Amino acid sequence: MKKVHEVLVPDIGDAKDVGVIEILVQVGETVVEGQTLIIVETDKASMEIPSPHAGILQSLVVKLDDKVSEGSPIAFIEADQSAPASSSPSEPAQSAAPEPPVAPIAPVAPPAAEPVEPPAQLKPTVPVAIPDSPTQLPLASPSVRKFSRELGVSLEAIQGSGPRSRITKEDVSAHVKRALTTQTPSASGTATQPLAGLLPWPVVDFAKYGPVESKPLSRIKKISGANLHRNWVMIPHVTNHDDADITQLERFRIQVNKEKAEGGVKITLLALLMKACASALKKFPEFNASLNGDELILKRYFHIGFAADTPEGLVVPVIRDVDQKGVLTIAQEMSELAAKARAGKLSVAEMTGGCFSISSLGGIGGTYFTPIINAPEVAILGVGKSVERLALEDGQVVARNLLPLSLSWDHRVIDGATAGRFNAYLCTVLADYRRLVL
Ligand code: CAO
Repeated sequence: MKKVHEVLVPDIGDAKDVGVIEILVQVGETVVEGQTLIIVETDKASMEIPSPHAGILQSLVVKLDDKVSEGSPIAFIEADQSAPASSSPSEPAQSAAPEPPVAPIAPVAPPAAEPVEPPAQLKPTVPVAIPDSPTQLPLASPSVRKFSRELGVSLEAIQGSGPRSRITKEDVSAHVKRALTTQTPSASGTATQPLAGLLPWPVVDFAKYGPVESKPLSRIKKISGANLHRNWVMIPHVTNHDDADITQLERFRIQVNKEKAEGGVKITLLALLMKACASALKKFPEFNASLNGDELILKRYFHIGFAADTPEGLVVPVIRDVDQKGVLTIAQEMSELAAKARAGKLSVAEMTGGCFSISSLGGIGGTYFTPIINAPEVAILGVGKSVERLALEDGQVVARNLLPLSLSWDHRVIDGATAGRFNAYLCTVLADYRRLVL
């Protein structure tokens, strides 16, 4: 039996009268549940609207540049009743986003600019942010971004011919053609490297050397990889290393955790670090900032992200208003967010809005490393595993618990002296946590 479903625009947050910027299906086409039908764009973000049903697309009600809001009809789909349909026609597309939303992480990086937070059931396009200024990411639809990524072309290098300089697929193709025709042949005489005068990526038949297996990158890894690459290439990173004496702090943490009732919230070192970092961000506002062309946006809020390892890759949940919360609350929120991250259940809202990030490998091991900054943040703190070392104190040999810190900062915004002071301050408050209340 056939049934025709009307597909409506689902909950798209507060956005109203948003423009239809792409239609990805054609009448008569067989669509699967969750397949993107159209892409809409608000001032700040673009969102894919997936199909809540599988079936044949009978008609499309929208056309390019139409304005739609929640509840606007999009299409009619003739569903095969034998195929499972998980929602009624009047329901928003709840079933359409089985994949966890991904945040750029650190060193897996976040989107280049702050996205509007779409409802969790909608899959944000990659990246979701639409730039407000020419210094941010250029305007392009997700399919064009995908196309350019496949070709290894940076959108920054392309002048868009669409409205508001939006880059079209044709712009990308024309750019590649131009690059191919103007490049000089490589040493081997083949024209394989169209961009930036770099050597082409080596193409090797690894199977010649032994057995191999091909494993596709996870969605998170693909997205984070693109973000990491951009951040690594575009941000002049410097990393300062230091050791914080956490002897007293660890004693205090262990003591408090012992005193607590069974099942109570465990105070983690990371929660204590979050609070100390919020204080350092207040003292050194350049660290709590983002570059916007020639100006610096100084944030008066203190949201801090932490890198969380998940089976699919790294994500960075964000704790909001760390400066206003107690360590217990921070520890509790971190534990909940880390659990959600591992289950792939973080919403976009829970992974956006960060001012600064912490990447801790302390529970795993190692000392210093170079964390990659989460654009548009300007700094990130890497934390290693603390070690007991012998030190001289008033002529006496004493054991101290030292925590390796690696602070990466954007040299366009922060200079070495400020970075040195930031680390020194952090070490001071970690050595004597009472200083935080001064
Ligand atoms: N030094 C020594 N020990 C540490 C430590 C440090 N810096 N940080 C944590 N530990 C110890 C804790 O004391 C705890 O030990 P016990 O179980 O004996 O109490 C154990 O490690 C686990 O610590 P925790 O419960 O506080 O968890 P965490 O803060 O280490 O980790 C989280 C939480 C979400 C950060 C972690 O699960 C994770 O995902 N880590 C990986 C992050 C990552 O991969 N970053 C690198 C990104 S670069 O690609």
